[in-house]
Amino acid sequence: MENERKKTVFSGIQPSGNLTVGNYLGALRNFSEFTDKYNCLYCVVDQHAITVRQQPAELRRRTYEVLALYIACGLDPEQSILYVQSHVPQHAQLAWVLDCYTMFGELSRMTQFKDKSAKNENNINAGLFTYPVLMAADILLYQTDLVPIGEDQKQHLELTRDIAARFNAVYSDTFVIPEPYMKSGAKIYSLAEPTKKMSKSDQNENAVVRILDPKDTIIKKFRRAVTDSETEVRRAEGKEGISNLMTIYSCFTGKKDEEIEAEFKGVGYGEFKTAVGEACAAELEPIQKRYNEILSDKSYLESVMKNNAEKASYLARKTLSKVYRKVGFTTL
Ligand code: ATP
Ligand code: LTN
Repeated sequence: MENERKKTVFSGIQPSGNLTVGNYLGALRNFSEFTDKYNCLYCVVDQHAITVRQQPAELRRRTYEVLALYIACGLDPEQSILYVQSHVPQHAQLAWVLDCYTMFGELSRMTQFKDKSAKNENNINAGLFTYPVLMAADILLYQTDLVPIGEDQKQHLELTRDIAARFNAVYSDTFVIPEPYMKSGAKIYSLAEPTKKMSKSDQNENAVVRILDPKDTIIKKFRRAVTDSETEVRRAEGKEGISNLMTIYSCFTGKKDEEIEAEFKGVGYGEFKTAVGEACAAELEPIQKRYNEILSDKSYLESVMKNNAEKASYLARKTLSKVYRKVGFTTL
């Protein structure tokens, strides 16, 4: 229909480390699917990143890097709003209001909070606890319909929906209730411990393949991936390592499990692992090339940041002023 509202897609990635194949397959690769039909906003969520201690110079550098990677992966900053969270103050402003509509018990149940608290025992700060509320603010600020994310973020999205519904129930319709968008391959596991998710902040370099790793490193890391004592390439319980490699191979080649099993029947794991590495490196190579070109032009990236922060802020102000009015703040 002509006058039907064009739907909105929002997602974010933290500049908290060098992005992995998990981030790529679970999130980034899917972002460009929506750009023709939806209003898309893709944010570099630097405010989320400081819930874990960051080196200031590194955080700044990585913020540019994630933005450059968005563009290298095919997102056009003229078509989609690619911007940095801290440049749009309405995220933090809405987060404060939503904090007051989120329950302590709800946040206590978040598995990411439990995992990250265990990993950062000496810095279990309040921001780590309220992290999902800032994420809800990111999403709800733009009346988002669809949120492409990896499976690990599903619980946060459910909480976002609950917060939005609660607010709407008290103050009448204010927020669109967003839906998650997840694909197969929405959870890629660590190559060293294939029951844990692959995480960009993992200290063990052999556990993660980075989007920007050179081809020989990619192949070497896949060849070192932990598997099992059998020799058969097949998806099964107890074969988490091989199952994970099959997921990755399937994402890069489009092949189904049966085809993969047939392709590597009787050849052993070594050949399979090399093939996974080759397929991964082949898709990443052109992205790496574009990335290096884009990253070398800092003033271009700064102009993208500035223009898009203005566009995002224009949209964000509308929702925030509606929320402020509804809760009873005075206006000047
Ligand atoms: P960190 O290690 O700093 O917590 P992360 O690797 O989990 O970071 P995020 O910035 O939190 O990455 O996530 C960005 C996006 O990538 C999210 O949509 C998330 O769901 C997705 N993602 C992260 N890790 C994976 C994974 N292993 N498999 C699939 N998707 C993932
Ligand atoms: N919490 C997410 C990153 C994130 C996000 C968002 C994703 C912050 N805000 C809004 C989707 C929509 C993470 O840790 N992966």
